[in-house]
Amino acid sequence: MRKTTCVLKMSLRIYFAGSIRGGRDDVQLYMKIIRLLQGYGTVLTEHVADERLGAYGEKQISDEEIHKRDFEWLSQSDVMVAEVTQPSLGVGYEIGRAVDMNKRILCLHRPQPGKR
Ligand code: 6K6
Repeated sequence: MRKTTCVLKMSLRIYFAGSIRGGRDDVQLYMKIIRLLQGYGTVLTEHVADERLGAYGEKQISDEEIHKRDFEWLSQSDVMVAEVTQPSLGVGYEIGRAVDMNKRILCLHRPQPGKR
């Protein structure tokens, strides 16, 4: 008798949010987090951890195009993971939009002395 094994592997679409214009101090940490998240599915926003992307962001596309593209990715995503230690207006905005869309959201924060 042949035995069939069915392996169900969940593959999530993950929207990772991290500071760009808010400051790039944690960019290497973003890459480590993204590598871990890739074990659970596809990270739609891998560019957030691109070390070549400075605090001025991507120059070849307009702010409007960036917003449209990011919003589409957020709509398509199953979950959001946001690193919020480095304060960022954009990340705060994205979390607000994700709340509005009823997305599941994980915020990561490293406690620091003198900061809440
Ligand atoms: C263009 C010119 C100057 O800065 C830019 C922005 N470029 C961006 N490229 C891609 N994603 C962006 C950009 N700016 C913001 N975002 C999105 O907002 C990312 O998905 C990040 O999660 C978040 C970062 O917000 P800020 O306020 O720290 O930039």
